[in-house]
Amino acid sequence: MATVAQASYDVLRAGGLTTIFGNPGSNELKFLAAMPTDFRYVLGLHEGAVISMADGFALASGEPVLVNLHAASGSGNAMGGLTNAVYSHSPLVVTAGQQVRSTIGQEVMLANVDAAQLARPLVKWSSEPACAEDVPRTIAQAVHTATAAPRGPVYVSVPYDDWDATADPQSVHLPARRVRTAGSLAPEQLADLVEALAAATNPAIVVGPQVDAAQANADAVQLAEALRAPVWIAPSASRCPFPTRHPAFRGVLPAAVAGVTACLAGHDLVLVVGAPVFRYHQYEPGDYLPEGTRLIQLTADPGEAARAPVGDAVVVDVKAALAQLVGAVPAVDRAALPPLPDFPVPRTGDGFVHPDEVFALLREHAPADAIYVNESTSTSDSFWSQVDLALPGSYYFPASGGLGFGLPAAVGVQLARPDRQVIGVIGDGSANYGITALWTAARYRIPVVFVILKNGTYGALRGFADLLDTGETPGLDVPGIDFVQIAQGYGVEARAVTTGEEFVLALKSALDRPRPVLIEVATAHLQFHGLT
Ligand SMILES: Cc1ncc(C[n+]2csc(CCOP(=O)(O)OP(=O)(O)O)c2C)c(N)n1
Ligand SMILES: [Mg+2]
Repeated sequence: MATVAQASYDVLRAGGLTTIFGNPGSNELKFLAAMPTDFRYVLGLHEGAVISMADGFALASGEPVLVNLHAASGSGNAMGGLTNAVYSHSPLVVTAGQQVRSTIGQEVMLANVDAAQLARPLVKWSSEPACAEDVPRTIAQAVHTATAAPRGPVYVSVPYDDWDATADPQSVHLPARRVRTAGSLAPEQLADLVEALAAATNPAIVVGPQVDAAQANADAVQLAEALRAPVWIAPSASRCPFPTRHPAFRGVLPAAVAGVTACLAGHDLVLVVGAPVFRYHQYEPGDYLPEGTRLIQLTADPGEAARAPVGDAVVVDVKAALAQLVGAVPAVDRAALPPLPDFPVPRTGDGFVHPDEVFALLREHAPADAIYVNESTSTSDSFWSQVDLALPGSYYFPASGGLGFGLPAAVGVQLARPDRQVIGVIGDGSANYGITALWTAARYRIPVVFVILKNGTYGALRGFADLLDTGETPGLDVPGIDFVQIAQGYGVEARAVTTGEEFVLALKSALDRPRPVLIEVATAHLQFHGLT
């Protein structure tokens, strides 16, 4: 007879969850000891790094991923990273070890009291099975819930005495079950949309992370070309859903009401695909849309549709909807969009490398299909002005603005995509929240190139202090951190550079190495554009 652990691993294998990101404790040992040899365990040294590595892996592979944390303590450490997974619709199946069932009520050491409640309201669904026999089915439910549209993280707590119990013989049905989602536009919905698009004199398209997640980037290009419409990326971009050198590309919308309204001025119809309306950040109240502009949102997430303050919405699979629209919109007699102007000339520094120059040099010297994981908060404008991102899955940024994603997520993305070079562009403030992932990169030889932009400050917060007129504010500078020594301490090769020439040499040598390398670049303090 199979044990609960064996039956659960059969469910996980069938769902493709054979990589486990974790940090163990006594409650998890029974589960881990039963791990079959076709599974791999990736150890992270802090749960904030564990969850973000898993998030990066799930986003880049498009598959659900298992996370194994230690009780409430480990879950708590992962909670900040979980906020990003929620908004990136990352299908993480987060499991936490629980104390022996009969002792939880006594609140013995490392009991996860009211465990299912702990991860709410962040996760889509949370559970502690009512008995050992129900553990494999609960894990199957967790996988199907995480991957059903809209995708998102789930949480399951399992008492550790459950794993050795005998599985319910009926558990054998679980691995073969498939749960699929269907959802394209109904004929009348398609007809309404086509009519609205055909009637518009100057439509615009706004694309969001769901387009990249569904690998519908080429469909979005086709629709833009058919409509001859300009395309923006929705505010607070966590992915890059549109090729940045396509003539239709207009950039990332600013994360403030007034800025969005200014960009969309003159468009009588705005079609938003695969994004919330909108993820604002800076509070600048005003009209949500220009006078006379109609907005229609297509999203796979009913929550995104329902909570938007303006516009109509259709809840639908965005790839299916885009393909349907491409096939149905009539030809328009508008002029084709002219090619984009050349990249702006990068600003340069004296005794440091300006971020413009870092991004321009990365564009010139890194592989064209490199994947960027970005957590450098004051340099966003600079980044988008210099990069050439053409392929799906080329860009990841923390989806809820919670720092500590970037450095570990770069490790997870590289693990999921060994065929493409991952470059983590991480600020000197942000790097500290997930720094222990350097050890995992070294330990498993995951060859990320980490580029630390060292400006000695929380640049984005300096910008916000100006915006909010808070004057001189305590706690905004982070001088004196030596990332070369920190990286070396974790087993990662590292060097510091202060000129563009040194950066190119360091980058070329890093790209040749089969191991992770960290390059600390002294950068200027740029103007604000980022997070609080
Ligand atoms: C977990 C978490 N803590 C704090 C913040 C607030 N915060 C937003 S941007 C930022 C500064 C990041 O600095 P750095 O990585 O050096 O980038 P820079 O702004 O200098 O480009 C901070 C602390 C946050 N977003 N998330
Ligand atoms: Mg900084």
